[in-house]
Amino acid sequence: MTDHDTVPYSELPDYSDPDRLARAKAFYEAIKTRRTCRQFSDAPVQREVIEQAILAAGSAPNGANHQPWHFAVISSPDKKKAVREAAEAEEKTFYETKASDEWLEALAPLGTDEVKPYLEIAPWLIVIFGQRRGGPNPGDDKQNYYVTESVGIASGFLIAALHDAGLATLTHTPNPMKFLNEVCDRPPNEKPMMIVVAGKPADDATVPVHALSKKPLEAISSWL
Ligand code: IYR
Repeated sequence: MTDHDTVPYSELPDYSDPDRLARAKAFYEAIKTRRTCRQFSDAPVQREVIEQAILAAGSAPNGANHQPWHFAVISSPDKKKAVREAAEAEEKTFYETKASDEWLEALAPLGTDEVKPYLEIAPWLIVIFGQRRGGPNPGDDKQNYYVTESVGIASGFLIAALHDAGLATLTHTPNPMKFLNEVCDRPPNEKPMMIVVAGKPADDATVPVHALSKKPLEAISSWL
């Protein structure tokens, strides 16, 4: 096999124009119901659903197909407690001293603070690490490329897959989050990039009204 062997492009369904538009609309209708959740139920969610969502995330486009990511999946109460305690300590400094007034003002409509009980309540915490080095095959030690972009896209796939399975998610980015290397037993050259909290929403979960407003097409696109 040469470096650039190819196979035919996978067959995509040849939808009629009306079907294609109907599908595009249906996808939008489905994805726009996603809401960041900050009150989770402790109801269990089967591991296989999380596995499938991670497989979906792992299919994301990425730099040189090095797939520069690792998903550390936490469900043990001890580990969840460790994440919550460290995250709350970081967040306390953030809210009390580090965050600018402008930042706090931007967060006010969300009603967030340093108290993060959901990190212990939700059944799954998926910690996503970006790998600065790696390569296309397990055990490789090569330079990776576009790690931030790749992990960002994969995280989007993960969240979309979990949403499609009827699960609520929260993208949580404690700052700094180096403590996650230790909790998850990952090497120092891996950078924790976010925690995706996944599970069922609590019966009394709410979302801030602020989060409902999305920019219209004219505001987020230009057509040249
Ligand atoms: N990481 C903090 C603060 C926070 C920052 C942004 I930007 C948000 O969109 C939400 C929260 C926290 O989790 O509370």
